[in-house]
Amino acid sequence: MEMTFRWFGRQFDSITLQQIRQIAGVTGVITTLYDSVPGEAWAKDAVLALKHEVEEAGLKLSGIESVNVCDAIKAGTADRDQYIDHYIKTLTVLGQADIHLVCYNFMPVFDWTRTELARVRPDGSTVMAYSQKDIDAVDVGRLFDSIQENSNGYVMPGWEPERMADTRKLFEMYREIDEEKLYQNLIYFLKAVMPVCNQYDIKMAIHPDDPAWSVFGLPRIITSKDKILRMLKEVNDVHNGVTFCTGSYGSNLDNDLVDSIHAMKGRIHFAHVRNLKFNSRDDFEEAAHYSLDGDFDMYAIMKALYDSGFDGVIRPDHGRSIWGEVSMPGYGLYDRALGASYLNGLWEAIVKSNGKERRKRN
Ligand code: CS2
Ligand code: MN
Repeated sequence: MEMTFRWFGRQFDSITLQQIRQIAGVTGVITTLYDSVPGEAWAKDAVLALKHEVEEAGLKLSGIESVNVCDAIKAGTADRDQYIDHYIKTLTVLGQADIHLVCYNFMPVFDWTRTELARVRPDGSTVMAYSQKDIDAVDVGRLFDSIQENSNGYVMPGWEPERMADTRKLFEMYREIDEEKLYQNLIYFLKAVMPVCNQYDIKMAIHPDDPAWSVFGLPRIITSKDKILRMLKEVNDVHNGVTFCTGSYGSNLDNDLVDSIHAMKGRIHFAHVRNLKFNSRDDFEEAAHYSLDGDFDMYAIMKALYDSGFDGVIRPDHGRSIWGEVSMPGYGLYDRALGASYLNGLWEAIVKSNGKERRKRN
């Protein structure tokens, strides 16, 4: 298991690599070329410069989150092959830079969706939250504006202004796309990228849809165990794998996290482990990582990862905003550092209780 921390790059993040380096037990960084536009091929020097910067700080570049898939590929438009070629070029550059993990998602138009970026909890911390009632009442454009206004001046991943500039056009693109068509477009994309992934041993790790159901009438397909297993079977190559994001799968209380981890054994290449607190089935908030602060049993989740032989990259996910920190919502230093330490503690206890680790010192 390799504990990592998400970092958006020097120009975009409030946190420095030096700070990340001081979180005990965090050895790697998950990053991206945050200003790249979905659909373009990444330049080799930009990737090498990023890698160099991370390594200079004493950390490993453990994976990319995300190489975003553009809507032409997701919607399967006539020119999709050109964009798939660009994606293959990007993967080639990453492979040549010795980077072997790529997280991506296949959600139409939007990435994750939250209705509040700073819901106040009883202890005074603020968290991101989702309420279906609010989604049903809101106009998409208004939601985008409110996300922009409340993000402390940072660009939120998946809600980049250029991506949202023409939401109407994007919605139009998906008019004829139902779940099955979207699924077939994903399979088409995966089959096209598998050869380069095999050549460079790049593990593709699809991030689940968040929340794990359809929003704004758009199709969503990475939402449940059965749908994911279908995809893993149809492109049955170890390089076609998943990012197991507990907060995203777990947003749908019908998903059994422990059972899903076991079912996806061997294909989970990246884990995002965080906790949610439910006020009702369709109103939840992003609690602290600690089990008792939310509704997930974090010990059971970590144990399922361990028992299923998980040996991949892991990171804490969205954190609360605490101790007055101002950062991109969900991506501050303090609460995610607490999350990383807590997950490392659970893991150490699980490893030792299985008698697997030799004592380092008495
Ligand atoms: C989110 C996403 O839950 C998460 O990790 O922050 O933005 C995620 O990075 C993307 O969906 C992966 O492509
Ligand atoms: Mn996640």
